[in-house]
Amino acid sequence: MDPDWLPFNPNPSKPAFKVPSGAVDAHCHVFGPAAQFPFASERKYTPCDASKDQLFGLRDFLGFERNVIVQATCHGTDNRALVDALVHSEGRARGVASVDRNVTDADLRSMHEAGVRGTRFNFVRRLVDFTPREVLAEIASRIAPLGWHVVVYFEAQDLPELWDFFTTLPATVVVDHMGRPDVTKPVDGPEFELFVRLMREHPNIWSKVSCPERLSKSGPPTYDDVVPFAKRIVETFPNHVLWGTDWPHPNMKSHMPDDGKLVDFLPRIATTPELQRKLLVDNPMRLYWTD
Ligand code: 0GY
Repeated sequence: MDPDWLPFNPNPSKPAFKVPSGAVDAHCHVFGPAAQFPFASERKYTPCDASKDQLFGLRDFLGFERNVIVQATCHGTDNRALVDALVHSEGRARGVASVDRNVTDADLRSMHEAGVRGTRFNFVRRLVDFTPREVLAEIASRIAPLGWHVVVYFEAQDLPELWDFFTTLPATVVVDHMGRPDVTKPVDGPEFELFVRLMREHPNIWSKVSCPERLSKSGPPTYDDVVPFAKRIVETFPNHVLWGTDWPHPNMKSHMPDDGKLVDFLPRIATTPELQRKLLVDNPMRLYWTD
């Protein structure tokens, strides 16, 4: 498969917003290097190589202390690149893996020791083939004893069909990117209200308020149309939100964001120091660094 990536921005701007001390970039990836950690044969896209050292360099440049590295579909259920980054992070990175039903308890324990604290279920049709719900439910019950949570990625129009599955998962559930709302629709319209109701009725469901660059139609560098959606979730559920850069922004076809400008998006959605501390420090520490 030919590569189909845009290169990530090698020279992001220095953010004007200074993140609070101890801040966590709670959604980012490492890719390859492919020569060492090949991409999965079933992948739907091929990203650029994006190494752990480049990620840790960006972390320091933007002023963050820690990373949560999320397994992306292009590496399938081969979590070696992720685990390699975790074990070389000096305890400053935790991970979310993807596993299938053949994973052994010994594999799960060894990933846990490396710093994995969750598993990800991806429902975005352009990214993955269908996995039966009973297989996912079986995986969720296998990881529960480790205290792991489940990260779910889906698009807003699919929430009604996924509702019953999400609300019966026996763990904390973290939704990527607010369930990908259509931000051309009203922030208080039925589609986003359904997502707000999901979080309100199920306090074990958290949300990442990340990825304005993926959701925006108004575009960079300010992504104005995403602000009301993310701000609403941060203000309504201040103890159940996370944020991440999404570096190196796989699968972005329209433009490659400036990570410094993404950091400058933060004070527009978390408008007080208290909300900023919860979003960037307290919440991710509670979920990923309890030990
Ligand atoms: C993201 C978003 C995307 C990709 C993946 O696992 C993945 O491949 O999550 C996307 O294409 O929207 O969060 O990285």
